[in-house]
Amino acid sequence: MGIPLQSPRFRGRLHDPRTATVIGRLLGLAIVLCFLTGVMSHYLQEPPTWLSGHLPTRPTWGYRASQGLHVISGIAAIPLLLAKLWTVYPRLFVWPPVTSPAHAAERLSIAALVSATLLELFMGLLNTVQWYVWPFSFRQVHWALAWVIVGSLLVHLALKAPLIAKHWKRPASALPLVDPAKTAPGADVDDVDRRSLLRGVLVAVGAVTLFTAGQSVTPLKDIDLLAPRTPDIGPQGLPVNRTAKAAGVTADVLDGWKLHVDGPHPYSLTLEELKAMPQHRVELPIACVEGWSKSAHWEGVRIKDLLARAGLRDGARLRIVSLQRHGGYGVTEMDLPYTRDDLTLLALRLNGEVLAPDHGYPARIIAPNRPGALQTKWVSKLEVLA
Ligand SMILES: Nc1nc2c(c(=O)[nH]1)N[C@H]1C(S)=C(S)[C@@H](COP(=O)(O)O)O[C@H]1N2
Ligand SMILES: [Mo]
Repeated sequence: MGIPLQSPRFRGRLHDPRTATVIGRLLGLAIVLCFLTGVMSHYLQEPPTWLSGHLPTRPTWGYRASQGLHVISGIAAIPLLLAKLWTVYPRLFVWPPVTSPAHAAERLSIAALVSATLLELFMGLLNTVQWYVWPFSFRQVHWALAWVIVGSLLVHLALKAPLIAKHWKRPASALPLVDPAKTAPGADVDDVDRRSLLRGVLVAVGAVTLFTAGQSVTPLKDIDLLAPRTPDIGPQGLPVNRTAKAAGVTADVLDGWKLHVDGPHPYSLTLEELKAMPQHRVELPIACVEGWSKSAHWEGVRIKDLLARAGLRDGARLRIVSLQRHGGYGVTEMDLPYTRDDLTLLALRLNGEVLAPDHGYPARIIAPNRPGALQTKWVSKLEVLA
C-alpha cells in the first residue's frame, strides 16, 4: 500500500517556520486585542454580581473605543488567519499523521484552535451585518468559543515555543534558494519572497481595516466602503437598529403614554410633566456591539433626579421596561453606578429635536460608557430591583 496523500512540494520556502512566525505574531496581536475588548464588552453587557456595583462610567467613550477596536481587530484577523493557514497548510499532510501522544495532542490543539477561530471570526463578521442566522444564542457561543481559542492558543504557543524562538529574528545568513546568478550578490531569495508575501498580506489587512473602520471612527466615515453602516445615515444623523415599526411601537401603543417610576413613593408623569422637570444636555455616543458608533447631543431628565423624586436619593439598580412588543432589548437592567451618574438621562431630545419614533420617542435611556444594546428606547417604566 502506498501513501495515500503526498506532501506537496514547494520551490520557495514561504511555507517555512519563519513565515509562520512573522504572520503568527501579527495574528496573535489581533486575537489578543479582540479577546480583551470582547471580555470588556461581555462584562459591561452582562456584569457578574461581584462587578455590577463597580462598573466604570468613565471614560464616556470607553465602550465606543473598545468595541470599535474589537470589530477592527476581528476584521483584520481574517486576512491574517487566511495567510497563516496558507503558510502552514502543507503540515496537514505530514506522514504518518501521528507519531507520538505528544504529537497527537499538538495536532488536536491546532484542530481546535483553527476551527474555533474560523467559526468565531465568521460569526462575528456576520454579526456586524446584523445577520443572526444561528440556531443558537450568538452571544453565548461567541463567548464560549473565545475561551476555546485562548486555551488552545496557549497550548499551541507552549508547544511551538522553541520553534517560535528560533525564528523570531531574521536569520543573519540564509542560503539563497533559487538560481543565485539571477539575484543581486548576497541577496536572500527567501527573504525577498517573504517580504512580498508579507507586503501583500499587510495591504489586505490595511484595506479591510481602512474601509470598515469608518463605522466607528467617524473621521474615516467617507471611506467606509466595505462596512455595513455609515455612522450618519439614519433619522437625526444616527443609525437605527430596530425601528419603531419592527418593535411594534405604534400610535395606539403610545396613546396615553406615561412614565412610571417605582420606589418608596411611586409616581407617574405625563410627557408634559417630564418636560417641566430640570432638563440636562449631554454629549454621548451610541456604540453598538455590531461595531458602529456615533456621538450625539441628548437632552432630558437625569435618572438620578427621577429616582430622588421617588424617594431613592442614592440611586438604585433598575429594570427598564419599554413599550416594545417584538424582539429583544425591550427590558434591560441598569446598575447603580449608572443610575447615580449625572450624565445618565432619560432623553427626550436628540441633536436639537424631539426624539424621532425610531430613536425611542417619547423617551429613551442614554448613559455613559455603556453598550448601545442597553440604551433602551420607548421607555415606559423604571422598576427598582432588590
Ligand atoms: N427598546 C429597545 N431599545 C433598544 C433596542 C431595541 O431593540 N429595543 N436596540 C438597542 C441597540 S442594539 C442599539 S445599538 C441602540 C441603537 O440605537 P439607535 O437606534 O437610537 O441608534 O438602541 C438600543 N435600544
Ligand atoms: Mo446594538
